[in-house]
Amino acid sequence: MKFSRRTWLQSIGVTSLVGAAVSRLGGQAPQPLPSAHDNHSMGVIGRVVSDQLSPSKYLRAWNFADVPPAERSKVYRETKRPDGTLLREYEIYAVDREIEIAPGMFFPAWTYNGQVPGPTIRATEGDRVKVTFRNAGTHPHTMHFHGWHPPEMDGALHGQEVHPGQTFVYEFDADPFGLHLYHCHTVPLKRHIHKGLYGAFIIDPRAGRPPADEFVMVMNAFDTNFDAENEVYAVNTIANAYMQEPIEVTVGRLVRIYLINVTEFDLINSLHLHGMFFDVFRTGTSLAPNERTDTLMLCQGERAIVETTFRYPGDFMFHAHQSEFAELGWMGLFRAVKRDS
Ligand SMILES: [Cu+2]
Repeated sequence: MKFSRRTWLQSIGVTSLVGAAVSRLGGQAPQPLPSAHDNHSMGVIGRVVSDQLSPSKYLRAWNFADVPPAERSKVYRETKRPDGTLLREYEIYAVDREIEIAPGMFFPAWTYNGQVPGPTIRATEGDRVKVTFRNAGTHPHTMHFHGWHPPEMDGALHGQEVHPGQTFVYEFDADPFGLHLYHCHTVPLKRHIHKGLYGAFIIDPRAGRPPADEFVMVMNAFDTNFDAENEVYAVNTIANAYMQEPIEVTVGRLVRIYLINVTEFDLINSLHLHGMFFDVFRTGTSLAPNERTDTLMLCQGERAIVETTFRYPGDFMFHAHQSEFAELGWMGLFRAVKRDS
């Protein structure tokens, strides 16, 4: 498919504006002017269709909620404890897998459970988290969780590598509430993380947060030629995925984004949302926001909960405010829809 400037405008909903202008002129639609920029307009050519990760499902797929119940029970179980908290048990394995990160562009990833980012782990403060980690890959790996835990559960100290074929059980209390992450902590660290071994780890406060439409967004990037610089940037792995498939939200309903930066080789990454402002809860460890802004910068490993409410229907672009990252795939659309009640 040829992706012209015109089809890109259509994809972001600008055609309705053009149509309105034409009807005011009361005549023929003007022919688009030939432009030297036509052949390098921003946008996507083609589409990634794979079973490795659906960016739309991944947004809301914590604790394997996207997996059919029979399959889910093999990888996730929850058991009520006498004090009312839960024991949450996970089966996570590391496996090498080639993944498609942009149409026709493949990356030899190291993955948790075959997907990048790995499955989102979500508990409530005070729950017990028990993760059985099996290394089915070809290199030593670990799972290093952010949060309170004793050193033997750190997955980062010398001797804690889990070698191919071996299994290790990580077990700790979910604490503190907030937005955390987990990742491999085997050296060379930046390579092990960048290859795809990371995921979101959400701990909810005991009393919960206000009801909202919630999404997990992991800002990541890929060094496809191994020169220690990234060639493809994305949120949730697949470049421009949410340009192709905008994230539908409801006008007037609170939206909560769990935003994590795991980009390697670049010190910072950022989120900019068009046409509105949002509240920022840094690391999600407080119920009071730290700031209200429209551009949020996060260092490597840093994360924040972002809350906003769409006021107007229509399409709202979001992207890294590092223009280079945006042009290389880190861009998407929210599509705000008015609904009754
Ligand atoms: Cu590793």
